[in-house]
Amino acid sequence: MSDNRVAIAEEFRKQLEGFTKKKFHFLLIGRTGVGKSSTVNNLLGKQVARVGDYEPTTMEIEHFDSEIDGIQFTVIDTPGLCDEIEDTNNEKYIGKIRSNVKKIDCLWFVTELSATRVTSDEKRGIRLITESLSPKIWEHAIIIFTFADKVPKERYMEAFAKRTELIKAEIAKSAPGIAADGLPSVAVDNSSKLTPDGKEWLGELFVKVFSIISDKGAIPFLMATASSLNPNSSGQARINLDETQKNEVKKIIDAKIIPSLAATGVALGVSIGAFAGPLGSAIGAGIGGAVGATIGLVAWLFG
Ligand SMILES: Nc1nc2c(ncn2[C@@H]2O[C@H](COP(=O)(O)OP(=O)(O)OP(=O)(O)O)[C@@H](O)[C@H]2O)c(=O)[nH]1
Ligand SMILES: [Mg+2]
Repeated sequence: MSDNRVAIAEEFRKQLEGFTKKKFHFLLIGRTGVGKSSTVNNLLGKQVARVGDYEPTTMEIEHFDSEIDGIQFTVIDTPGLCDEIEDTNNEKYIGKIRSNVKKIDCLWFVTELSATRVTSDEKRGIRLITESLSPKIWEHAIIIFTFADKVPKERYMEAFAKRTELIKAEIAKSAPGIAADGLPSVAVDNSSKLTPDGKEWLGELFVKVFSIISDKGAIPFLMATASSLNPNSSGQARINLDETQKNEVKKIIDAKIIPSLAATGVALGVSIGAFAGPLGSAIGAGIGGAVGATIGLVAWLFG
């Protein structure tokens, strides 16, 4: 193995290590029982948030702090925000969100694919989030449709397109300055690996979140998911990416990750080619942890 490769991997390692102290933050909104916790747990491969039948009685904010391979993150849940509950004090809740929700790298709006309309509770939730944070919060938002299994196969594509349009229209109403049209949306089924179109949804969810997450959150998020994305010796990963998704991830790394790393030291962009491929993956495996997994992942993607 050429010394040059080792030197570049070493430089990459140093730069990534600087990011192991950074965190990422998700904010989840959506009606109770739509599968917010299940979806976040499935994406991260860990029981971050409690799953089950639970009826909120007041509007709350819950913080779940966790870590993967030493990378810390926080998932903030908003029980009651999109639910019809007795004690509805919008002003009080806006204050709660403002004082408890500081940094958000990605906002998840979660709703069932099988629903036919945007409920008044959801509309209120969208309005409250916009008012308490800022319309700009939607620049880092993703629309997630759960319960894809409840839609008949032949109606799946149509339902996905239609529901996406309706939610985007509602967000555009609440945050007029935001290009809601460009928001990513994805359909998931937390009871299966596949959506009714026969595709694995986890890779798509990963790519969409990675595409919209803030630049600051992107590196810690990639580092926390790297070990789930790296294929094993039989080419399988917990989160499988097809060729199109791989190319998308590479593009996002070029746009969001490389510039941030380059800003911390040596311009890495031109160097990745030098250790991409199996040798780079081997170097990553040797280093271990989130840093090694990320080096291995980049080597595999660009190899
Ligand atoms: N069939 C099916 N079941 C799902 C899906 N997503 C979640 N569930 C089930 O729906 C129930 C509620 O899921 P949660 O993930 O707890 O939903 P939540 O939105 O976090 O609910 P709260 O935290 O109570 O507001 C659980 O029993 C899940 O197993 C899905 O896509 N398909
Ligand atoms: Mg939950």
